[in-house]
Amino acid sequence: MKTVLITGATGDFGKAMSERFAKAGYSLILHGRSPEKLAGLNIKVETVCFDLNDRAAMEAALKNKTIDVLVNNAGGALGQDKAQNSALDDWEAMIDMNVTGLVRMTHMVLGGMVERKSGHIINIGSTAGNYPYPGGHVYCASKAFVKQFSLALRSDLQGTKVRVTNIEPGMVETQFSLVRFKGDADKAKAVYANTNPLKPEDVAEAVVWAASQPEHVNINRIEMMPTTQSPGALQVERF
Ligand code: 8X3
Repeated sequence: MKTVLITGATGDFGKAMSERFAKAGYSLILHGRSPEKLAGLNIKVETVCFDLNDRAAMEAALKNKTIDVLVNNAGGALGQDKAQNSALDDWEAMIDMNVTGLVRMTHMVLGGMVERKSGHIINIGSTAGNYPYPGGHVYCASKAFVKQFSLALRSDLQGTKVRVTNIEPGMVETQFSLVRFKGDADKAKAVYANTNPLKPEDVAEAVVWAASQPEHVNINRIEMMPTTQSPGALQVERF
């Protein structure tokens, strides 16, 4: 039985992926930052609790684990003000979550995967890594990093049989906007109002599909959006 480790598993994506991977017969290790949230998960599996910023805690929790599939799901956005009006703390926190945490987790499992000549790293990127938008600044940049890191890993992992996939969802109705807008429920609700966004289950389906391909198939990237979302025009300043 293959073991999948999902980071940030107490969020909406994490929960949907856990259920979908369990249904596909995987053994689960679910990571979260909050012991209470991990304890509240409606699924009986192994859990690991640490802050992705705490390297020693991460190493202690994972050192004896054999991970077949790592889903780097933890991350998020903070704020959507213009760059010049944004808080530096929010920028640094996004880099910590979306970039530093992800590369640390990847580094931790990579050696074992290469040694075993087997493994799959699935990163949760975003359409924000492909299409910039106003107020996206560091969030967009962090997801562009995730995309390019995923592709560059593939280059280095040539000949090792270790696979890498970047999943790039657009609008998905989750707690993402509530976190981005720091608990402003009206602002968060407005993002998903009068449209038909993706659901966490849609993303989970893509992740598990990518993980379930035969060994000789590597899905490099999956970019997905709701049918009701599409790229917009570039801005033009007029005088
Ligand atoms: C979330 C998608 O468009 O809100 O990663 O940045 S978006």
